Amino acid sequence: MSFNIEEHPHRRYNPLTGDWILVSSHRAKRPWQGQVEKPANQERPKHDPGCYLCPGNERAGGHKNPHYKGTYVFTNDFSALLSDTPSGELNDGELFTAKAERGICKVICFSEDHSLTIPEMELENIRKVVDLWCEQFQELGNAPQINYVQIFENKGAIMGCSNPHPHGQIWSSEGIPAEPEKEGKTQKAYFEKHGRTLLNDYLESELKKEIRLLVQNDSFVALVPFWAVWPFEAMIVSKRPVQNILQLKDTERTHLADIYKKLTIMYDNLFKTSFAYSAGLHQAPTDGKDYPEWHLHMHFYPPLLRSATIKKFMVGYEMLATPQRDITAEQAARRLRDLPKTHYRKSINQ
Ligand code: H2U
Ligand code: ZN
Repeated sequence: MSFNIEEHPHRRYNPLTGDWILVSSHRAKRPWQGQVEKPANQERPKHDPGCYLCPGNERAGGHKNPHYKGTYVFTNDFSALLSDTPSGELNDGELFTAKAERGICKVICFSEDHSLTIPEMELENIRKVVDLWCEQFQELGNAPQINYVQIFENKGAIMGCSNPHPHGQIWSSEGIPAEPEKEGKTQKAYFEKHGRTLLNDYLESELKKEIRLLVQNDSFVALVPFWAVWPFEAMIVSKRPVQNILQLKDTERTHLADIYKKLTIMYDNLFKTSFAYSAGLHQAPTDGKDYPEWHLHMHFYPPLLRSATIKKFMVGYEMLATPQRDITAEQAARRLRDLPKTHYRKSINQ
């Protein structure tokens, strides 16, 4: 019997982080008598008087939102990082090291309409979200003490999202956070060796292989990465190697909005539910240096596994040893790719 990557347990290497994951596709058949999640409540009003992100409402911090239309950004009332933290360090021997960290945290509302999510928003309104990301990336990145800007979205209560109103967050910090730091090192090493970005070469191969592709437009590709950990993990990669979203041309911004919508429609259609995930952009640091090795991409980490109510747990072996997945990245890609391209609620509502 010879090794077959589709059938036999194996380890896969993630060249972006340098980590390994375990793939055990034969395990997807095991019975499940554990926790079952409640499907997300689908019907929501366009305005919820109790929502702290809706226009005109008062937030938990006591501030009142303006009667905004489209996107709206404000400084997080419960920011994890503050801009006026005094600088300082703790160096209590080799084993006790700490450093003060400054930063700015923002909340971004994607729409005034409480009932929407990205896959159900109009393309031109998602484009406004991309424009807001660009504005914020520029403004925060230009601040002298900000060296990294992390734009992200938590969607769905099972992903720790505190509110169903369509929104995301931006945490910007003095230090480079752990994940982008790891990815920066691997991309630099690859670029120094080959003179091309790691994701440029990865994308070129994936476009030929096709088995992990989900959807693409002229500027972006959405795929299930070879090294995906979460069952339906995906990545959006720019076809042109750019270091950050400010280098995108006008049409490319629209294409980013387009692929964001197309991928999240696939997600919602998979289990006919509002599909939860944590997603975010990875781009070059904003410390003023040049990062030709950095290649803009967006990660999607969704927790659902076999149905709208069965979640993948990263516990036990995953916590203590190595992350493990049951279905292969290729199986996940095939399932997502074969779904209808129209949002399932649109076909019901028409
Ligand atoms: P999440 O749903 O991803 O947790 O984001 C909501 C953020 O909104 C959260 O970080 C902030 C929380 O601190 N927030 C405010 O800034 N003001 C409020 O009135 C409520 C929530
Ligand atoms: Zn709301």
